[in-house]
Amino acid sequence: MDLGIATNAARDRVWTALDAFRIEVPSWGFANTGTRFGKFVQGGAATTIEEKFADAAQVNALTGASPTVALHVLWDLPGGRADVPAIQALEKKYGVKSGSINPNLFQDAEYKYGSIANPSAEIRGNALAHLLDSVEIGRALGSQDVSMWIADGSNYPGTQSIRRRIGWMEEVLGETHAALGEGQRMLVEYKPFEPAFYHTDIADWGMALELARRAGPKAKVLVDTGHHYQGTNIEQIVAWLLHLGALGGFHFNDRKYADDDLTLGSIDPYQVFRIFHEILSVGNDDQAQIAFMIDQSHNLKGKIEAMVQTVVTAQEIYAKAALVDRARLAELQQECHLVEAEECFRGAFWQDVRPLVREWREARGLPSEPLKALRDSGYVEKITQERNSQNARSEFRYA
Ligand code: PSV
Ligand code: MN
Ligand code: MN
Repeated sequence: MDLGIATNAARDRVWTALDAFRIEVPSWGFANTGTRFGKFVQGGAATTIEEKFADAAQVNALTGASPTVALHVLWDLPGGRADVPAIQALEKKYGVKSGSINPNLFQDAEYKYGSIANPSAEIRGNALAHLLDSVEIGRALGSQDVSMWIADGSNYPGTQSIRRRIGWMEEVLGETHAALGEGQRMLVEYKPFEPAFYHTDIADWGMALELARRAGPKAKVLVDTGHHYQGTNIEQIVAWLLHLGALGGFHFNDRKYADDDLTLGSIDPYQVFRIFHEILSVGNDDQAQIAFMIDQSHNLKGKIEAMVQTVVTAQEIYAKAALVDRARLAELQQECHLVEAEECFRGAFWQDVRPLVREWREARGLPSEPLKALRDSGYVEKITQERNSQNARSEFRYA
């Protein structure tokens, strides 16, 4: 079936979609990371917040799609405090803005038995104070979202009261919501396992949704594509959250086994297509409410190269999803013409949109091949030279 990739209507849909497409890069994706078993230090990895802004700016200059960088409070802001004028100066210097603010309630030893669900009122209080600090940092930087991943859980049956912990979480999340300023939101991320392996306090989208609803209208759900059991129909979760007006955003990455944080679309690009299709099926106003973020950390690939590859992949798959003739698809679905409907849908996925995306890049004054442009620029060699000694000296940290 010819989907008419060259028709004006199809082309317009793709260009409109690409013009609106934005995806936030994570500061931690530019820093050295490792696995539980080893660490592989890259000479060019970012070691300071300024270097993270510089790298994010490079990705944005090449792709035109990532003007914000997510900050992880303890990893990026010494002592969990933001020097707001200094960060604003970096924003100005590099032309990228601070994006979502990510509190860190999982690293400190006091959170061994949980943070906002810890049986100790004192520790819950400390966790709340950190969340309130994060809200304040977001407000001061004019950033919209505080993205909360709660790592709390337990490893053995009977060792914690699951129900009491729900109540404790409700209290803290409610108080955090009360502190949100005009235009601020809190996004509640879920994850079924890891670091806890028996029960996780916010394990799935139902729990995240209910906690968000109880916290208040500025609380939404964050879907990390790596945070599901194998075989979960993620696009169905997305469809439900869209229906309920509760989808706040995504952490995009791909996975083969667990929360692998691999490059988006490297394992299952069709799944990304199906998710994007759901999003493109709702009105523009609803789409604008959804924050697209990358949550990946590459240990083997070059950091900036992998980030550019991710943004480019996201743009290409978004373009494919925009190619779906949704009016025709709706008719076929209504008539239950199953094979024709499926062909209409997956036919768009099988189109090679790269020439069209290249044309769009050129028309927008962007490099037609961002990965090649990165290689030609010598940026990675330059930062490797500049940062090598610091990276060789620096003791490895997670990010
Ligand atoms: C947890 O696995 C997670 O997805 C959360 O979003 C964290 O903030 C992030 O990873 C850190 O890598
Ligand atoms: Mn995540
Ligand atoms: Mn994760």
